[in-house]
Amino acid sequence: MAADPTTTAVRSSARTGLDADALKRGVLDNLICLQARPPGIATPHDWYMALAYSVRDRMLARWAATFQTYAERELRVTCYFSAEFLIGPQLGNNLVNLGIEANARAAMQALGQDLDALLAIEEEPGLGNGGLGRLAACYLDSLATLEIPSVGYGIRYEFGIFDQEIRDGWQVEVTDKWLQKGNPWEIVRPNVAYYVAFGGHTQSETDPQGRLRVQWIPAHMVKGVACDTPMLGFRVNTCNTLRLWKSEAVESFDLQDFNAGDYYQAVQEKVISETLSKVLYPNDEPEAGKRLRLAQQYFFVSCSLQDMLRLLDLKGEPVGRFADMFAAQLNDTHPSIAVAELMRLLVDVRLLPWDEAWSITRRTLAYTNHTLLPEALETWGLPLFRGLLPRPLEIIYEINRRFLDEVRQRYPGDDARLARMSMIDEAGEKKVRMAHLATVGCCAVNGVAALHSALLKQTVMRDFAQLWPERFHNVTNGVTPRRFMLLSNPGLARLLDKTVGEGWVTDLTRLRALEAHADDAAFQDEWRGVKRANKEALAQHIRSAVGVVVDPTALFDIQVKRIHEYKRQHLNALYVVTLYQRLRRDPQRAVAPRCFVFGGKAAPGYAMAKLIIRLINGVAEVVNNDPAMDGRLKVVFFPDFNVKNAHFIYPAADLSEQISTAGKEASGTGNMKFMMNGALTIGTLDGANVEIREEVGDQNFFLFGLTAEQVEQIHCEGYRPADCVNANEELREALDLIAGGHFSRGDRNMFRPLIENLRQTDPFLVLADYAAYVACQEEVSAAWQDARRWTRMSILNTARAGKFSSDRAIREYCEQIWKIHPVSVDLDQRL
Ligand code: 26Q
Repeated sequence: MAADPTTTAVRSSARTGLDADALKRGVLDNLICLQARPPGIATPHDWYMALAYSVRDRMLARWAATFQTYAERELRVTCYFSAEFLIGPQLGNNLVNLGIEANARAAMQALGQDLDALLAIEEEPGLGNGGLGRLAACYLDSLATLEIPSVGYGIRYEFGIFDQEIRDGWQVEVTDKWLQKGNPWEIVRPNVAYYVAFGGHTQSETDPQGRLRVQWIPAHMVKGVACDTPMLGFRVNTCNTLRLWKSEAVESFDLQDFNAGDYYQAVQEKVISETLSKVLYPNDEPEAGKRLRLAQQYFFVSCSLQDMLRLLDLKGEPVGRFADMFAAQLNDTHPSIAVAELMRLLVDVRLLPWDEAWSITRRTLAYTNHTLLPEALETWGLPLFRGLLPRPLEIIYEINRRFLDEVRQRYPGDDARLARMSMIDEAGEKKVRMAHLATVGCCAVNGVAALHSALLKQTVMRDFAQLWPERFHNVTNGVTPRRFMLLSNPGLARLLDKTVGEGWVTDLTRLRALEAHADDAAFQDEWRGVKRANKEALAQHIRSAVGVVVDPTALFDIQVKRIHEYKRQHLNALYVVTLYQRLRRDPQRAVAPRCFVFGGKAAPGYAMAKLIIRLINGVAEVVNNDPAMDGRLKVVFFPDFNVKNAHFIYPAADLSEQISTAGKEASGTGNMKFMMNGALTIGTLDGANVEIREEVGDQNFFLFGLTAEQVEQIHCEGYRPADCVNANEELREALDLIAGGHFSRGDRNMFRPLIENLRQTDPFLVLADYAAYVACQEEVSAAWQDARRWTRMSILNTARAGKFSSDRAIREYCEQIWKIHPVSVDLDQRL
């Protein structure tokens, strides 16, 4: 057969060759043709860009083949709607997924460049706050790896989560400028753009068929432009798309339709339009910039749904097939306006009857809940909502009216229930309850860990679970072993390959085979060697980031996550103060040397969280400068915890701190990343800790603290934190030491709000769990003294982490919720 020029192009073009030589040629080519720099004067950043473009070139044939396959075949696509995607650095991950890391290293070496140095240059897109955004990114990795047709839809923020600097012990927020030097992974598609309406009013009219039609006359329109990033699976041809929307002003001639040619008004509108996708909102921000946040949510949801409808048209499918073609997962309530917007597009734009539109909407959408904290459940004041989205609000009212009729029929005369379940909270200032809208408008609602899903049904969703028990599911979160093991812990990956074979990367349950080696002394030595090297690497990073020298033989006790009172970083800090006191009092006391590492950002408006950071830094300053603590105790606050530095933090941990108040942490995912990398957990029975302990066995998990039930009970009985202080001399001393200015250079005011909060209300039961936590930490120290026992437990943690792969989680979503199947992509097809 004669060679087909199009398929040959895919296999052997200068832009697709995977060997070191082809890569080298590609890099030189891109350096000159895209980066416009000859090698002689190229900076390391130029080399990074040239390499990134060369890797992207090698992904594009797969991307095109994936598009082609999805366009031609009869299939259902999962659309993951999320206001956040914390995808982390892309270069290393794409090299790993293509399987060309070694070749790239050789190619760059031949060009006089060090691959690791180039990897370190990459700015990560910080388009998320924490767990929820990172979960979305892990899921995109698993979706592509499992060859599931899918698209991630979100917002292309110009400024992501702020960079954190520590000055004088305080957090200082610095603007994230991730796009300043260009983003080689993004492909902007000006021709894929949609208009989104805001404000104005509605008008009703009767059409020639006698049906009531509503027209929305908006005050202004914003244009959303698609910015695509390829999401390649691990060693497969499937390359899915992360499609993020950037807002732009509608061109002036379009604007004239709405503004009758008012030039100054038009300029003003342009400013507003371009502000829409400017900045990511930090969570835990009370009331800040609410209006813009709602506008962002509607903006990305509307663009995404319009995009899905356009794809349907392109495939020549009737609109009635929408739900067969798409499953849309709502990552928390942030995209829940999708319920109203899909109804609007189907009823107002596509002119479908209400009931048919409702059936499509309900069959398409599913909702994941990520929190039980009542204050974190999203609501929007009615005047704000009506001002911004008058037509979607009318639709919500109509959905609510029909829904409440159903409730009334089921529970006649139960007005209290109606008020509890309504989408509109009528007590006080009226509000729209987004979780209710999502629950009514979706075919499935799921929690993110077994305990969380159970509590969801018992507490915030109780009435809904009674009405529709079949709608509620659990899908315990998972994380990708490609990024959090293979890429970030290559030493461990090599040892695992050698011991259990390479298949663990896509079938994490194969790590069970490690159990057979858990007591093998030679294997244990190798295991410890890997951990030791990772700790040395972290020690280097600590030294250059904060100037503190830490001993890599000490127990590395790590808590990294967003700073929040419910996560109880201050409980950990109280234990450090207790240890410090004990060592001061008894300098001869034998202790296992420990290095406490903290990391995480506080929301800029969350004063208590910022004070906790200040406390940790205050304690660090005193402890690290006290010669009596030398060789025994070190405390480090590692600044700017993000995906990039997570890569070297998780693999270096001996102990993982998962100490939230039981019932408050929906799942946690850091807990899983630590476990996979062989850290032991000290934790409460909260979120996925419960399942981690189930998997690893109670012998291999340091459990302490009140259960979720006990927490509830204590709150009901009336909690008196003073009783805990009175019953525990060490606790009283630790609090007094902090209050007395010992960690604030004599300033007795600095920590007053924190100490008073603990002594008076202690909403997260820090003091109630203190004694149990300290006792449990003593068990940790005892276990650490026995290196063989510790290593065995460490091996068993990795061996039993299989359940926490995001591949397992995605398979569960596919089976339980999306009813979706893999489709393999053939690279040799004609393009
Ligand atoms: C809401 C309104 C206005 C501005 C910001 C927000 C906002 C943004 C982000 C609210 C919440 C978030 C993020 C929440 C989050 O990360 N939750 C975590 O999700 C993880 C993945 O399921 C869980 O493992 C964690 O337990 C949960 O806390």
